[in-house]
Amino acid sequence: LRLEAELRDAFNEGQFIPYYQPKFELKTGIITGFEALVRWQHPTRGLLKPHHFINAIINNRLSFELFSQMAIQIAKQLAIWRQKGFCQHICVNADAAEFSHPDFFDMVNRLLKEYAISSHQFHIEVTESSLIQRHSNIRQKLNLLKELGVFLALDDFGTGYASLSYLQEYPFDFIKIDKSFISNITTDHIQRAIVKAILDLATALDMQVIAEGIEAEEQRDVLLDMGCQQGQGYWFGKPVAANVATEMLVKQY
Ligand code: G
Ligand code: G
Ligand code: NA
Ligand code: MN
Repeated sequence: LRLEAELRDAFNEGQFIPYYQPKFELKTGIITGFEALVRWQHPTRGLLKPHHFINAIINNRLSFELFSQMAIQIAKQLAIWRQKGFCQHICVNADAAEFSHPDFFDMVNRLLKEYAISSHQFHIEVTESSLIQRHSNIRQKLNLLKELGVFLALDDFGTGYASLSYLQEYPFDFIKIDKSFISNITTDHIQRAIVKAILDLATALDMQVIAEGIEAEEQRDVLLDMGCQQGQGYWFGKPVAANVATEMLVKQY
């Protein structure tokens, strides 16, 4: 009960903020965009990562509220960057419970208009595990977002029970290879074979691949050799506050 009250205060006082992890072109190190990852700026406990509070948010049916607050801050950030001449995209995480909210589509549509965001700069990333719950009308909602021009990424690819069927059922533009397939890629030929198969599949389906969890230059090199073009991970950059992300972009331009 105390946590529930704390969550309410957190929403009212804007304590949930996005951190931004860069995605980069493996060959050049150019930043292509950022994944937004929520942090709770807790008044007494400091900056909290999602595992401390995400279940409480879901259990209290505050998922859509979280998505709204993240999406607003992201839209504002995109508008600020546009004024500086930066055209990177930002990708926000959403689970199926957030999509199922009746106001989801209208809210996204309104935000894109209000902040004059070009829709290809606004990406939504959905985890495989959340698709399993088969909330009603997910396909229809994803198709509506596609009609707006929003890009969709399938997160944690390969870890779910039905990875391939999601590619068939839903209109994803990006596949994010889960970090568990990258961790031993320099030494493990089985991991390499799996990643190669995903890359071939993506090419055939006209989808782009982002490798997650790149922690070393050697992993980047192996992935680049295999034809992977984009990645994300601690080697290139950890999630950072908005002002630090802006500094990274300033250096690049
Ligand atoms: O850096 P990290 O600890 O931020 O993220 C942990 C997990 O929390 C990731 O699996 C990510 O998908 C999830 N996550 C991060 N931000 C959000 C968010 O805004 N909404 C939802 N639903 N999940 C998020
Ligand atoms: O589920 P999702 O892929 O959104 O989760 C992203 C999570 O992975 C976040 O917690 C983020 O901080 C973390 N992460 C990002 N890059 C790396 C990395 O290179 N190594 C590890 N171990 N975790 C990473
Ligand atoms: Na994610
Ligand atoms: Mn991810």
